[in-house]
Amino acid sequence: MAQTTAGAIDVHTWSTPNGWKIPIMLEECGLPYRVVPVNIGKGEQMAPDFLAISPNNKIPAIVDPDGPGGAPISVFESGAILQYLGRKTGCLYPSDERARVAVDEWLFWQVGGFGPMLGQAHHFRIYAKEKIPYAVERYTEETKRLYGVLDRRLQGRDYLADDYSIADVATLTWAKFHDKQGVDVATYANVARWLETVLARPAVQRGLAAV
Ligand SMILES: N[C@@H](CCC(=O)N[C@@H](CS)C(=O)NCC(=O)O)C(=O)O
Repeated sequence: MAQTTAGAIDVHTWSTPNGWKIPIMLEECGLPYRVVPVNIGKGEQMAPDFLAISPNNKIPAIVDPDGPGGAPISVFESGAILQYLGRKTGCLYPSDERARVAVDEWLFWQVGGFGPMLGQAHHFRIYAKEKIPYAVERYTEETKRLYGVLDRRLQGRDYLADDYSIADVATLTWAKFHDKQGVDVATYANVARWLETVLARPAVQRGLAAV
């Protein structure tokens, strides 16, 4: 649904695990949107226009022309965007407080740990100009610990919270790249089963293809 429909949400993003979360969410919820590419390899995240909506100079960010009270709103930080879209639509974010707490726990676990640590493992294993064994080991071990946490959570359950939610959306875009993070997902049977299920969702495939 990446199109220029009136009222479409502008998604300032790039082809990265954090960047794909938002097109996936918008596809899941059936909201019209337009991708505004921010080429972080060329430093476009430092442009003043982008900093005005994303002061931490990171993608993703959105501008919703139909925000609260009908006025436009911008949102940065992927977790805040997912919660905003979930509240706006009622999609993938339960309103029941007990269910919502479970979603928030795993969403914050992803944005505070599963993303940053896997990102460091990916960086030091593949991109670092100088190979630093201490850094490779530190972040690969922490990555494996986090996959273990995810695997135990998914034991006997289909999704991170009760139903498929924004917590799964946030986590799947990172787990998809397990091979770059020094992890063989096949050794985490519950994660492997969950990942296969969520990656097969048509909206997830459309969102991944949108950026
Ligand atoms: N906590 C942020 C992290 C966003 C983030 O790290 N974005 C990366 C791409 S995945 C980025 O924009 N990097 C550009 C830079 O660091 O200059 C979120 O969840 O939105």
